[in-house]
Amino acid sequence: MEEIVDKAYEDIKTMKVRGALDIAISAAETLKKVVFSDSEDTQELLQKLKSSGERLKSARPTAVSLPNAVDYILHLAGKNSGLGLKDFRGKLSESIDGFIEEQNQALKKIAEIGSHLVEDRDVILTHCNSDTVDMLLKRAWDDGKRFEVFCTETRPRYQGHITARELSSHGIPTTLVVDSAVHLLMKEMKVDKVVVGADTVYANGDMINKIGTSQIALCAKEMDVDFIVATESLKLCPQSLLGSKREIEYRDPSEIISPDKLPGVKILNPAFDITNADYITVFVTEFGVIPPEAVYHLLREKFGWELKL
Ligand code: RI2
Repeated sequence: MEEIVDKAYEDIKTMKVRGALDIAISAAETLKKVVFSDSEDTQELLQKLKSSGERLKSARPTAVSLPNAVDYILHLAGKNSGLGLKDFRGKLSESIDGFIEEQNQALKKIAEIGSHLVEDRDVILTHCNSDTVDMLLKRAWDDGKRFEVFCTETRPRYQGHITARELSSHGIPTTLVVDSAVHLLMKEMKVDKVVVGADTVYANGDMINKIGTSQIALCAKEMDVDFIVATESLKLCPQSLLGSKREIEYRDPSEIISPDKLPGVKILNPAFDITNADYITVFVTEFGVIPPEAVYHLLREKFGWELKL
């Protein structure tokens, strides 16, 4: 059992599994495996689920989808802890499947809703790689909209290459640019919309996404370009209602350059940044298109269970 959890932890930490939704689903699948690990009784299994959940949560600190998925599953486990081992396993594994299915449905719904925001001849800019954004743009294309997309390469890990490959192989005219081209591009290419994903969304409508996102939002504001965030409600941060700290992951400097090549130079590798709510036009969620001011209400509705903890 430990090996399964260790492997999932490593895969998330090293970004073999990446993307805010995918790491949440990977944690859920791992906990489902733990549900069927050797245990004497429900209480013992519950303890294993708790320790495995804590370990998985610690793999990456920024995307709240990961702790949200784990906390939700542990919440369900706690609710069913009065059941005998067999029933507990049956009930919890079924609920985990339900949770994963719900996330897949949310993705589809966001694509369906977000497709309406895309117009013919749009020039769209995206950053990093978001499954949610990819799905939305592919859906818009399948709905007959004809537009083009610019993808930033997204240093240092180049997730923009994944996006460019995905969209281009779907037939969408796609251009790759360096991250620092954004300001120029908005003017010269007349970008109509920025569409990005999210890792964490706060009660006040601020959001965290891949490093570089907030600079793009600043440019978009200056150029009067819509800044659209596609996010499942799983990425809303319930703890932000209680004033939690915002933690930005700093990754190994060697992702940027081997430190031997620059002796004496400190290298910083922040993986995410925070975009202020004032710079966000709308969020596209599975519950509809909402302004940043409405995030608070969605959070309260969705995470009632969490706030009771
Ligand atoms: P989806 C990613 O983080 C990016 O910041 C991306 O925008 C976000 O997760 C959301 O991804 P990383 O794992 O859930 O590449 O929309 O560090 O796929």
